[in-house]
Amino acid sequence: MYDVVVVGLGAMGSAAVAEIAARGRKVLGIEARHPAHKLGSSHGDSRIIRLGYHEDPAYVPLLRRAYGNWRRLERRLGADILTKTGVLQIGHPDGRLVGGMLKSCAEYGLAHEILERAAMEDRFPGFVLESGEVAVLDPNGGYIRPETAIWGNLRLAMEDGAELHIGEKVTAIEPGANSVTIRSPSASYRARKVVVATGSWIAELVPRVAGRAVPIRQVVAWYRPSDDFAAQPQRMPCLLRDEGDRGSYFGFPQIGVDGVKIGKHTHFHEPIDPDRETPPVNDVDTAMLDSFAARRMPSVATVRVRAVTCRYTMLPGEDFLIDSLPGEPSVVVCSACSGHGFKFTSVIGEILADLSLDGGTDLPIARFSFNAHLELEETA
Ligand code: PYC
Repeated sequence: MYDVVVVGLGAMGSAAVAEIAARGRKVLGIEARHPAHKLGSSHGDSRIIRLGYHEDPAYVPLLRRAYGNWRRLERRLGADILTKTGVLQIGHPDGRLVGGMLKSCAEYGLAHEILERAAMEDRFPGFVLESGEVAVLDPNGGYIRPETAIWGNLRLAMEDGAELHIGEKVTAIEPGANSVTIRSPSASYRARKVVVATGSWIAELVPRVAGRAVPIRQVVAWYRPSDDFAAQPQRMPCLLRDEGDRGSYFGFPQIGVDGVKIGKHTHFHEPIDPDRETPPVNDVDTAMLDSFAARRMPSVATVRVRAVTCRYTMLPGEDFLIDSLPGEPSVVVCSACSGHGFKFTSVIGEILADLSLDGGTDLPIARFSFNAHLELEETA
């Protein structure tokens, strides 16, 4: 019998399996496709990390823990995963992004710098600021390399004795009195606990979240910068930009060979069937991203080089769900995306290990419980 079976080896599952194995426990990780595959939510070269969190100051303690854990993972792997570039959040001072970020900074005394238009023209001439807008620089912000993190966690998990089954699809989870049975077409496994972290497929194994965890289509595109030198991570910060009614956009400096990466948070918010191929990038997608690049970063992002799809799994309130299934303590559920989860992976691995091995955690996760989500729905 396994102590824990982890189903889904994307961002969250790979971190969980590594942490459980590091604690010396018997763990099996099962992945239906292959880690960081292109139908999921964990590919695409880069994810933003930031400390001045506009979504809610309540995330800041978890982010502090996540930063420490990312550095610990880098040391164990001898690889760079987190690069600090700073993150610029641009918008109206009382808007969701800038206002929310300043609230977190005030509550936790976080370093930040407010840049008006003239200062921006001087420091970051690639970004257009409208009158009335400000930029707030989070010097702790930067980006994470998702594929390196996932493959690195799986390597460490194996070194610490984890068993990994790649290309095996779990079709059923059957909780029993003192254990849980996990079935695939070719085998069945018994464990004290199962962690379900299957991203956009979560409702297949956890019907309770059907209609609450909604997979949506996302598109990101890479653009050639007019000035390669200015677009390097040493000189260009990551970007979040509040466009009011038009939503918010994000951007990355040139990390690989393809240039500067741009996307719109939640894109067109199009729900998708997780079992079908994500509909490919079309002209309407690229027109929207091209227009943003031309209006807001004309000298940074010029010709589009390529564009790809990926997925977000959205929960009400754009929050996370990390909890044992009510009435079934052997099943730990993790849906931690809502389009902003990757940066938390390193602390969520720890949380999932705590929940599955110890039945609870000291980390502050009350807002991610089933009860908190039900309350959210009742007040919606
Ligand atoms: O959470 O910063 C973020 C983010 C950027 C792109 C998608 N999410």
